[in-house]
Amino acid sequence: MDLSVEIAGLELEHPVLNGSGTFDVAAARRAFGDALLAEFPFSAFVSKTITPEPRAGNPPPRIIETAAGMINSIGLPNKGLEGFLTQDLPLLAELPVPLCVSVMGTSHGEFERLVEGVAARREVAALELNVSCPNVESGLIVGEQAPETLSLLHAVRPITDKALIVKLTPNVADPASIARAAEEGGADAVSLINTLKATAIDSRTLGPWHGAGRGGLSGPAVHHVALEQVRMVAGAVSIPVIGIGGIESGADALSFLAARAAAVAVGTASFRDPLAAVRIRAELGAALEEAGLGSISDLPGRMVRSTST
Ligand code: RRO
Repeated sequence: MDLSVEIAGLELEHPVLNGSGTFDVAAARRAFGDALLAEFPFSAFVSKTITPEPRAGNPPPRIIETAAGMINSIGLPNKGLEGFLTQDLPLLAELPVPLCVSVMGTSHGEFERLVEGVAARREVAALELNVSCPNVESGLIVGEQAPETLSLLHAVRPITDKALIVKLTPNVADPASIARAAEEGGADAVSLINTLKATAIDSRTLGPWHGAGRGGLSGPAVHHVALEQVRMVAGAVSIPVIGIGGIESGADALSFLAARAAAVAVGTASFRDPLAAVRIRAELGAALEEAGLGSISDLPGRMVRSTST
């Protein structure tokens, strides 16, 4: 079964990527050794989002499991640009797949610094612009407004020819309008969805569960919300769309591809089973075969256009 796809100039062996921040390569290397590299679960690896300066992240608790997923409020803990380049990049560069580094700034200047620093590294194939993190009090959330998204792309697009993938927030009325702004600004692809704003209440204190007061919902609970948003966005732009949201099986992945996603990313499922994406890819191949299709481009569902309703 030919599962290969091409996204933003990247030739990928299959369409299953990871969602940013959902797979700890260092921990997986410790658990699985070099076997991890021999059958790496993803066809490209997206790093945890980094910021210009180091961040400690949010106070605990940071995660709660829900009936059909989880709510995270991690708060972007990371080593900052310099720490990432010197300490994390060498490990990620050993992976047998293209590397996409996810970046987030609170101003154009911060985004420019990140894109300059990251894109200059030959180990990096693509960059994800995280404009959608709902957990950090940054003042402006760029991805909530089309003009802000367009002006961010105008600021960073001239810096690099490497693929720029804009990670969209689902917490807007019209994600297609943000996707169109990203495309107009020169983005090579969009990915969605990031997490949905969510709250859990601690039954002992009757206050918020999370140290930061709220978080973002992911997992099967958001799958059909994500499918609808992907369907709308894929019908509105010509650039590739990466479908993310509660993928637990090959059938879930196939649903995104049928909704005209060019690729998918597995996130929450990897927390329970770090090799979930290996199984999901195998199931996807079997599902395509069962449907009598020889490759992903044969999928009739990819012709489905979204409607305005
Ligand atoms: O670090 C986080 O809390 C976080 C990020 Br940057 C993001 O993009 N999405 C999310 O659910 N959590």
